Amino acid sequence: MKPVETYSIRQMIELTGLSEFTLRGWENRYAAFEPQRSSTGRREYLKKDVEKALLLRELTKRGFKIGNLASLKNHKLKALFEEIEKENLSHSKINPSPLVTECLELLSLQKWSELEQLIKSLHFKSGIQLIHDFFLPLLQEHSKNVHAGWVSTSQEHILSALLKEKIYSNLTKLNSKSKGEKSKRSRFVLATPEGDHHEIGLLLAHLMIRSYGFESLYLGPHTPAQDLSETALRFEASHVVLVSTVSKKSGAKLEPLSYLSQIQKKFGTHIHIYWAGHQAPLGNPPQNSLTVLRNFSDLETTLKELN
Ligand code: B12
Repeated sequence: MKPVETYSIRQMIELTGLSEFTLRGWENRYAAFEPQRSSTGRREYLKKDVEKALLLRELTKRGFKIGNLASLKNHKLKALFEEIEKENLSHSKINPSPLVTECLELLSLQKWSELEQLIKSLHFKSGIQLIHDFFLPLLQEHSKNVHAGWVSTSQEHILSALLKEKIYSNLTKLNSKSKGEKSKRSRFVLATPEGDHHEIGLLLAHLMIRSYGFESLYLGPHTPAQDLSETALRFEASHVVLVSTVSKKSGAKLEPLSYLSQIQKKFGTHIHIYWAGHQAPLGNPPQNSLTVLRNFSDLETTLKELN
């Protein structure tokens, strides 16, 4: 009988173009492959593992989560891939800009000082343009890589830190300009619920609101409901922007809806709440003092209307 052909981890890397970090992560965390061991303890992958890694590579690149794919057999993955390809042929694909591609390449190669220099050197006409042309497309692509399991926790943290630094430096430029009359009419307080540490969306909202000339007080992430309510009332806020990204299961102290109802109890209908982020509901709730913002274009439209 012909011996079964096996592949080492090195050969898997060569044949799939995936890094050792990714392959090992898919194996250890998601049990995507279960290689046999040789007599010397070396992992031995089979042809079906190479095929599976290639299918996983293509599907995760297209936004599927590794956690949902890893347990599927090759024929299921193949059928899914063919279905998507068919659909893709009918839609034109939008590739990320060269700038976004370069940033994400530097991130994946862990070239930290080059990445820092690149982000620091970026100049856009306005904060609004920086948000639309750099932050949002970058974060969209980055999120796909996170879902795919391609990004380590330290890579995520470093990118977040560099992005925050960039937002702060743009805020500093704005702060030096005098605030106009608008700040008297609409005053915003921004926070994420207690236990929710995702603050990039919140900071971008802060930059956008200030760029439109409104007064905005940044309470930041991980804010208890009581503190948000008291501060908003003391600041005489007209609007609160609440960005809620994680559920209670993933770290928030309360379910987002319970948090919302706690602050609403204090505000009554005096303060209008804009609710955004992954945990905000899909439809708009039937309440006059609450609006769900799906994206930053929604926020911009709102700010233009307040102008
Ligand atoms: C960066 C990041 C982190 C960073 C946060 C750094 C920081 N200081 O902000 C770090 C590494 C700390 C982190 C930690 C965790 N994270 Co995280 N993280 C992300 C990531 C990659 C990007 C989030 C982000 O900032 N996006 C920027 C915003 C602008 O883009 P967006 O999230 O796509 O939002 C869209 C809309 O919701 C809307 N939007 C969002 N914010 C706002 C704000 C306004 C005003 C408006 C108008 C619109 C808007 O606009 C965007 C589209 O245009 C997402 C991946 C993702 N999003 O798919 C995961 C993600 C949010 N994280 C997730 C998880 C689970 C975690 C952890 C539990 C991981 C862990 N096991 O430790 C912890 C939880 C920490 C906590 N208790 O909060 C999950 C959340 C799942 C869930 N719904 O519960 C995600 C979705 C990743 C996943 N696995 O699927 N994370």
